[in-house]
Amino acid sequence: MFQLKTVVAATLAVLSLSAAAQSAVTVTDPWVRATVPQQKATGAFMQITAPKAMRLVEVRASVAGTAEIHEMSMADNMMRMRQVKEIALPAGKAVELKPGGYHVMLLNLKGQVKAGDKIPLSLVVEGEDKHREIIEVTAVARPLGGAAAAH
Ligand SMILES: [Cu+2]
Repeated sequence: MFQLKTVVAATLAVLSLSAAAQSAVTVTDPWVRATVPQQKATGAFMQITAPKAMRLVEVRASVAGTAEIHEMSMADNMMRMRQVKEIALPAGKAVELKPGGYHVMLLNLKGQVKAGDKIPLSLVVEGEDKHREIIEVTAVARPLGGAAAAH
């Protein structure tokens, strides 16, 4: 009986290890659009791949007073932006946050974001089991580009 318990404990340890490995969310190419002086808002973009069905529920950014999750879409021939509560991250499928689509909106910026600046972001993701994880990423600021810059 004692031996059986040991085996069970060892098996559980292996299971929880593999569960931890599976929960690694990958974030590739995170970047923030650089700003001009006095500009109070900008966008952050990246690709997020979750190993299992999850949701991006919150973003925190020390450079901004507030960070919101936004979606941009075409309605009546106008680009419109709205805040969304979350972004679904389907298992194993990269979800792209990009200009013109989903993005993280950084509001009430505490200073100018200059090209090359490294901007730390914390992404809060939640699994179907309601378990939350925080993923720390460093986004690099890219120069303003053309008319889309003002968002
Ligand atoms: Cu926005």
